[in-house]
Amino acid sequence: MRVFIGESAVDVPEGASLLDAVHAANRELPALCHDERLSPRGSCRTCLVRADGRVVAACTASATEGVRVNLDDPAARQAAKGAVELIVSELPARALDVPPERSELVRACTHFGITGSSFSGATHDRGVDHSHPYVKLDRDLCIACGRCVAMCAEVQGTFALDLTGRGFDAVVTAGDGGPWVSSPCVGCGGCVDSCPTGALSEPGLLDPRPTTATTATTCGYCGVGCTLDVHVRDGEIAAITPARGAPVNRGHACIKGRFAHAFHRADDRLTTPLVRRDGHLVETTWDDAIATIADRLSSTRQQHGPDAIAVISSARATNEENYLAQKFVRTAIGTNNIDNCSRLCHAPSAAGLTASFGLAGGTNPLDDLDRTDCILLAGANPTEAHPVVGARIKQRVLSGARLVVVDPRRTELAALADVHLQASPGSNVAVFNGLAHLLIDEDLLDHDFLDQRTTGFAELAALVQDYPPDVAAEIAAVRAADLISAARLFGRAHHPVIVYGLGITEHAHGTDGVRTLANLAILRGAVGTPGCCGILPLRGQNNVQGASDMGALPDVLPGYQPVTDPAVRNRFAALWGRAVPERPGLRIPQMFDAAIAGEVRAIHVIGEDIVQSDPNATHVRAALRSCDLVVCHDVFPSRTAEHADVVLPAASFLEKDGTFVNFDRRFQRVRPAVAPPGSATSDFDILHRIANAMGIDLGCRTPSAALAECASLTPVFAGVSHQRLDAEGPLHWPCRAPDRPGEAVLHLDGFATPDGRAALAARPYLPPGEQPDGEFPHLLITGRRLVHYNTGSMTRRTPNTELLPAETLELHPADAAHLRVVDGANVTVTSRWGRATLTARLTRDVAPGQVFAAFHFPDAAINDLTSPHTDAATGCPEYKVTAVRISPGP
Ligand SMILES: Nc1nc2c(c(=O)[nH]1)N[C@H]1C(S)=C(S)[C@@H](COP(=O)(O)OP(=O)(O)OC[C@H]3O[C@@H](n4cnc5c(=O)[nH]c(N)nc54)[C@H](O)[C@@H]3O)O[C@H]1N2
Ligand SMILES: Nc1nc2c(c(=O)[nH]1)N[C@H]1C(S)=C(S)[C@@H](COP(=O)(O)OP(=O)(O)OC[C@H]3O[C@@H](n4cnc5c(=O)[nH]c(N)nc54)[C@H](O)[C@@H]3O)O[C@H]1N2
Ligand SMILES: [Mo]
Repeated sequence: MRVFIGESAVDVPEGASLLDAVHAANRELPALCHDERLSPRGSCRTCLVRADGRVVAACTASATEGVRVNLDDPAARQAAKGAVELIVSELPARALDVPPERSELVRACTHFGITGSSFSGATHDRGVDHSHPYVKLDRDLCIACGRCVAMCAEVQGTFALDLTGRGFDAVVTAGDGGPWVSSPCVGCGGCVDSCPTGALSEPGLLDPRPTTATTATTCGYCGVGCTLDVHVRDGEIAAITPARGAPVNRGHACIKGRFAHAFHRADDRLTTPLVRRDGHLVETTWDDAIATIADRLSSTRQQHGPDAIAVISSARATNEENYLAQKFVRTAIGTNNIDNCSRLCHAPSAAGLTASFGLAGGTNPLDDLDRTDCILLAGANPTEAHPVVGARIKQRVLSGARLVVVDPRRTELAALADVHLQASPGSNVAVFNGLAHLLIDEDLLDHDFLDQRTTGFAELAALVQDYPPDVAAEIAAVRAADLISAARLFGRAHHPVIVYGLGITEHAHGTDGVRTLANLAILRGAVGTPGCCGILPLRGQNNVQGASDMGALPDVLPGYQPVTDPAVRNRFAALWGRAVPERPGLRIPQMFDAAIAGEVRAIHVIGEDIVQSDPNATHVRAALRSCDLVVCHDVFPSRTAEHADVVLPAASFLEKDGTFVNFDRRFQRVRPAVAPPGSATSDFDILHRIANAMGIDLGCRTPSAALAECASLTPVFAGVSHQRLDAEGPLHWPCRAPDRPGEAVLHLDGFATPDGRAALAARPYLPPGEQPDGEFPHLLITGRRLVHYNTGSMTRRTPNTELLPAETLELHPADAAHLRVVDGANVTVTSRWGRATLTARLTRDVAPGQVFAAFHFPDAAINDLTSPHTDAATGCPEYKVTAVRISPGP
């Protein structure tokens, strides 16, 4: 539709407002209650314009074909100016001191020629609330526009904020009006980001000096892949804000990506290489550290063969670094002993989705959530672990989508669900077979899809005969009636979507869990069909999808091309100039076993704290002690570093160049915003230096060249390059040519399985590896908390610790009474594998007989407790089920 803003004609889509048209014409118009992320409010009257003769608020008036908008109409302008003058008449003059780039109000005053004298009206003295480490409130600058309240409700879905008081006294308050930090605020920063006056601000922006540079990059915490703008002042990060219009996060973020950046200048950051001398790690030069590693890797290789070396690559690092790591291992060392933390996480997703559909990625983009009318959320806690996705799920549910949650704990979303199947840990396959039984029994099936595009229906139908609702309910300890309700909600939805996480994968039968969950999408024809919403694994680390995509895995080269395929190997060997070893290498748990058996003699770890994050830590420590050489690259002195012979200081994501692949298969750019401290450098640079010292040139000197090389060898990434990402923005894979778009939805033209059909899986329920018994009567579930991230190495070095200073053990009050434990008391948790001391926190969010803890704090060594049981198909640890005994006292 064509509209006219002054003399210029602009085209805007149907449904656009006049304000959108003004912005499309690149004209400024103050609009103090407006934010494009929110529904229009039209309350402040500062965007008045004349449109076809009438004075209207541009933010709420719809654009119509041919409408003529006059921004300079004297009457409209006078009325708008009056509205701003009325607002500022109640503000202190210091409202004008906020730098214009941070205050729409200051810009509005400039626009209308309003000066400090207009601010001399009544003044308040309502004070500040600086109780929260990140969200700082200056009440006297609040104009009660309501944008913060709307951000919290409409975008974040937390409803923590409100406007209280009347008229000019109205001001934002959090929670019940007490200190901000005690409110339900989750620190997403949406309110700060939208505030037009600086009433809500954040530490780095309270400093009046302007920031000097802004770099757009991708968040280095979880796999959602939010685009962030990093604002720098004097070479230091002043603030990080979500990029407006970013495809994944749409101008939203969470407390980690938005605020938890202080780690990058923490006092104990590694800035110099360390080498072990006489039992102690001491500082050394890069030349010495690199020569030590190169010499000892070379001699290990000579004496014991290349398979005596194992490398763990990093899902925190970029694609280009992972590409180089696997190239280094396969060419410079000559082994396939390379793996990444996908093994501990979503390896069962890769295996299960490949078996069901032929590709290892989630099938649909996040945006398809906007279309769904029923979400089956299984074993995932996105409001804590993927908060931007969690908020989007809440938005969908608030606008009417139904929600079924399968989780042994009452998570935030479980509490909001239509049906919460509080299934016992390890019972997923029984639940999903029970749901499949009901879908078949009640004929909630897509018969055409099943006939034309799937295999295995008869076998599945026969198997799930054994899982009528009462049987499945009994195994999972849920009510049969709830299973039936859940099956009907999912079965009758027009656009059902499945979203899942580690509660499905980190089990002794994790791959079976993924496959039986995928069955439900297949039975409904909800995957690979036009308009479907598909199945979305919430991949964990910022680049765990990418680390695996790049071939940092023992059995596949980039793009999941098998090392066992001679044609594939030859293609890589031809370009690399070295043979690619044909025998698949060791998986992470096998590396430790092999080290203890004396077969692996050197372990080289890039960006993973295996001593804190792998299960059965006693075994991991023993494995490291058995090695002749342990090397690690990290940002901080990790628990693993304590066992290393050489420790190299790595640059963090804020300091390097490359790409990540997020959970919905998007390649996105990572750009350096600040310089690494001291002599720290990128994992990319480190790998090149080690290879050079071993006399090998890995080629691809720059990250851009590395991705180009990878694309040239990998058909599904053939169209991806730094140049294209810089020019066009994120690209989904598969992206098969430079002139073709990425494929956001998979399998529309047929599944990628050998026969082109989706494979239903008839898998029986098998009990978990660990069971409670008389000696270990409780089940420990492990997982995550909002403000800390994995081993906590980064978030513990930020003010996030003010919000959560230590780990707790969540315990049901009935169990606590039985054990004579009160809230806040120390308890000792003992498993068959180790023990840990924690503080008890009583909550009904866990079921009786079950306890929960996260693994973010090294002094609450949760992985001293977890067992060596792993998923039979993939080796993924059974982190979610450990039998424990709880006793009062340390
Ligand atoms: N704040 C924060 N965010 C993170 C991380 C972090 O450490 N902190 N880590 C990142 C990483 S690496 C990952 S992989 C993701 C993980 O993200 P999620 O998969 O969401 O994380 P978890 O909390 O480990 O587990 C999810 C849920 O599984 C449930 N669960 C446990 N056992 C079972 C079961 O048998 N059946 C079912 N149905 N559910 C079960 C747990 O109660 C828990 O609520 O998060 C990423 N994002
Ligand atoms: N009990 C229990 N244990 C678990 C899980 C669970 O649910 N329960 N979940 C598992 C899962 S899903 C995962 S993914 C793992 C995660 O386990 P890890 O990967 O070990 O944990 P992280 O804290 O993410 O980061 C690892 C290290 O990388 C460093 N680092 C960060 N960025 C970079 C970089 O760019 N380069 C380098 N060289 N280093 C960097 C960090 O400082 C940190 O020490 O934990 C697993 N462990
Ligand atoms: Mo993970």
